[in-house]
Amino acid sequence: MLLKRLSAHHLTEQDVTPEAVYQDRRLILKGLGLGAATLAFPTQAGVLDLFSGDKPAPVATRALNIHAAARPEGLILTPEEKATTHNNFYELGTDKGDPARNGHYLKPEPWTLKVEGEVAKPFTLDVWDLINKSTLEERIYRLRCVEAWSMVLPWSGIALADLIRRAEPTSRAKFVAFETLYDPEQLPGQASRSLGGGIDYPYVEGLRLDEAMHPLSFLAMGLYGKALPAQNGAPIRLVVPWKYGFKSIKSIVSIRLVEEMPPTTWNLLAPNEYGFYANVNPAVDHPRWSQASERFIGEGGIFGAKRQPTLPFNGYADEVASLYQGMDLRKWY
Ligand SMILES: Nc1nc2c(c(=O)[nH]1)N[C@H]1C(S)=C(S)[C@@H](COP(=O)(O)O)O[C@H]1N2
Ligand SMILES: [Mo]
Repeated sequence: MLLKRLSAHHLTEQDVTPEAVYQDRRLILKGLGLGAATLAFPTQAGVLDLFSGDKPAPVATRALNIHAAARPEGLILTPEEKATTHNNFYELGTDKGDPARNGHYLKPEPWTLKVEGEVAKPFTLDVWDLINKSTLEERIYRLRCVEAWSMVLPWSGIALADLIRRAEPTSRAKFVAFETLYDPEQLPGQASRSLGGGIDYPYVEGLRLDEAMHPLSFLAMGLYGKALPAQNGAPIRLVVPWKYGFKSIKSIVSIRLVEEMPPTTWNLLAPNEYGFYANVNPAVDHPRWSQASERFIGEGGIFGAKRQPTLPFNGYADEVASLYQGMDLRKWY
């Protein structure tokens, strides 16, 4: 795993079938009295059980005032303890369990978020003031990581467009640039190549202005009706459900309206593997693995979790495909 951390590449095949899964499979197969020869079967079946031992306790964060969403039919929520212990937040460590373990370093309160750049009315938002004074909207979204695993998560927050509109973008604003907090005391991976993967921090992301203004683009301050745990991007993070998970930047301190397409962290690291757009697309494979299907992280009994087809735009094509009319999505991956 150390090699992965020190390389410029996001992922290895090991991430697509995480080490933890192999470990668990070995234990489970041992328990069933099956030998190593049977390993080939669960690997292909996409069987997933991240927790063979004691389940971790749910994360204690405060309950929020939310307007709950109806539970959609046909979508199964990922269990809270999996959503909060299987994370990508490299500033808190590159292994899936690191962000939950190291989350105590991050102090999400107080927190200010700036909306600035090409706007008539830049402002600084007191995030906890917003959380405490609002009824947040709940949205149940699919999350598809570029590593070919997926979850279904109940976020609470506000539409990104609401915040951007308040700042009154000028006619020069064409893109939106986002930045994660830079503070190695709170995000120790920023000061340690071995913990943080050798990325140039702060983590940065971006959207075209019309993508940012789309009603599905969301700023989440809660998960499962409670304030975001550190590992999920406390206290405020972006959620763009039709794009690969790395676009959904965590623990943001700045939203800047800009004229030019802004740099984005994974594109800077490996431009041939991660584009600016990063729309979920089962027809365009990652150079090192297929994107046609994904492992859904659900209840995850040994025969429960399954590999399922990945949907164009992660299932949101009806809402967002028109944003990309006339674009060659192989070129603009
Ligand atoms: N600042 C920051 N934001 C980040 C990441 C990161 O490493 N640092 N990882 C991204 C990736 S790859 C994914 S899949 C999602 C995971 O969000 P979750 O842990 O809440 O499921 O966060 C994204 N946002
Ligand atoms: Mo991801």
